Amino acid sequence: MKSVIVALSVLFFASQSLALDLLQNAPGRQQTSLNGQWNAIVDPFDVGDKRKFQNFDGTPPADKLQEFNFDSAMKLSVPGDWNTQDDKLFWYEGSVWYEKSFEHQAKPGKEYMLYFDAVNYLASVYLNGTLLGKHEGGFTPFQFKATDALKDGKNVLVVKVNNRREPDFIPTMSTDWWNYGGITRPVRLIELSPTYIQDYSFTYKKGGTIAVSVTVAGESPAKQKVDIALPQLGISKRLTTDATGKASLTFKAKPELWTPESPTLYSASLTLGDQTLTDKTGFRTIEVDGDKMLLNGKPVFLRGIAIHEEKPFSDGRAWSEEEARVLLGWAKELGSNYVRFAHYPHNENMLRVADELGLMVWAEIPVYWDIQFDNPEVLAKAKQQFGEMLFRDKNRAAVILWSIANETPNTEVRTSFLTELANTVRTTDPTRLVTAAINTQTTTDSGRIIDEAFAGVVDVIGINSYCGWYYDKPETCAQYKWQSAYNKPIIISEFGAGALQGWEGDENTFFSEAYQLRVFKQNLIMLDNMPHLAGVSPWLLKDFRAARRPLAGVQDYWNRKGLLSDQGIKKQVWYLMQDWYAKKEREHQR
Ligand code: GCB
Repeated sequence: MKSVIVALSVLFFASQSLALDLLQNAPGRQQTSLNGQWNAIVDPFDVGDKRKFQNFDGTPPADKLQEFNFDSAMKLSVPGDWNTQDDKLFWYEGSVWYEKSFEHQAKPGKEYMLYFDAVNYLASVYLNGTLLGKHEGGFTPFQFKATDALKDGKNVLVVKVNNRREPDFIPTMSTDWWNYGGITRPVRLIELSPTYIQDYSFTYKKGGTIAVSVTVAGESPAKQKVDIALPQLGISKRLTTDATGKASLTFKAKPELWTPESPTLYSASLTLGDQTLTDKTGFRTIEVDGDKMLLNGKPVFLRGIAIHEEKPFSDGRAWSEEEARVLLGWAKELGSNYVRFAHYPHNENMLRVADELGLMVWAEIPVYWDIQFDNPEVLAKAKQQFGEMLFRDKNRAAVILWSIANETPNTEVRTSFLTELANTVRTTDPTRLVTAAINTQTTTDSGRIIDEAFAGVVDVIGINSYCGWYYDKPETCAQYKWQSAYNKPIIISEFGAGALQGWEGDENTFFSEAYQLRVFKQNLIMLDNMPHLAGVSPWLLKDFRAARRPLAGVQDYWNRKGLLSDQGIKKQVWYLMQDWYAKKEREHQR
């Protein structure tokens, strides 16, 4: 019986959000923010469901034993991980119940949607004691209709969050990043008209056409008139939805194309009756020709940096626009035109700021190391997480690469899982390229040969290579002879070495800045000689929290492979990389 219940609950979680009835452009909607201080009860033994924490209404009865009270409980900031808000929660993995009460006055004829930008990892959402729904997956948005459960006056919102790792989760038991729990991104109460624009997309096609599509949802989605305007292009068009609420149109246009050097964004508006949604979007094409990546038809070399979504000057999950500006400002300062958002979908600000700054994005889902590739429910979850990421980010010109995996084992079951995932990604979004970070190669005396079957599945091959750190002497890296069985672009999606910023030590001492510099120097020689190379993203911008890195006095639970320290201080290797990128840029301009 137990296994049936478990299976059902997994399906329940998966099916809850598979429908993807998300709202496009949540930040641009009419809304009330539910960010701020929330009350929180830590519940390591999961007593909350039985004791009905979800029914809390702010008035613990005097005559009945009630062993919890949100009003007197600890406070946590939302958005925010719980680990860095209270020392006692630093290592915590389990349930925390969040509660917030808010005043609401329904406007006549309006609908309300509760929208969460992300909660890690499981969320159960209760409004005034009613379960609105559940969601699984720590880095993507989800929403529930709240109209019926909302009251005029005081409302009590309770969210049970659980970040305990499980074998059939994505990611699964082991990751080299911190398992930050909590309501890590904004919470919004979005106001909608009974019939509303749910989704839209703008796509630029080679040869000078723009395709627009719109989905209207709600009370009467059919035969609705939606006016689309791109004022800088002098374009205004009227679309009429079909019986399912969908409409699309393709027209000729000559926009200035989005490039890292000139990241032109166009204002777009969509109007349905008295509702107008505005956004900014760029137009570009990305494709592969042999071993070249072509941006707007021209070969491009990706000068990148890998980034974890952590705060710029400390540990903790980043979520705000200011943080995105600091992190991506550093990428620009380094000379990057590309960023790898490792290893999960980053918050929407990161994507929007990348669009604005002209940074091409590798966006990734956390299919990381050895997940349950033989479990069809896990495949469904991977598709769901990809679907939610794509839905949110499809209008970001910056995104050129969808990464479906990082360092997965070279087995048949994994290859068939990832082949199916790649096919789903391609069918859903034919306008971008599919990639993955791969770390299995055949090693022979004559070199390292990229020949595994999965490399044949992706459009662009990502290779993680830790020559000079986990294996081989740094000087060996410069001698590496790479070969590929595939005539495809290769991105060195990771290479690197750990260093504690400011730590004394010569170039033979692990974790000294000098050793890190030595590893980078040798790897750059390797890269200069690498066939098919279309880009690099060294590992990584900044030191980040990692439970797998215990070396006391050096790591102290930080992965030290940053070009910047955990406080954002530049290590020596920063300047080496900056010079190499300046050289690459000059070569490219020639
Ligand atoms: C990798 C992983 C990355 C790790 C890194 C490391 O290959 O993709 O998540 O953090 O190596 O530092 O070992």
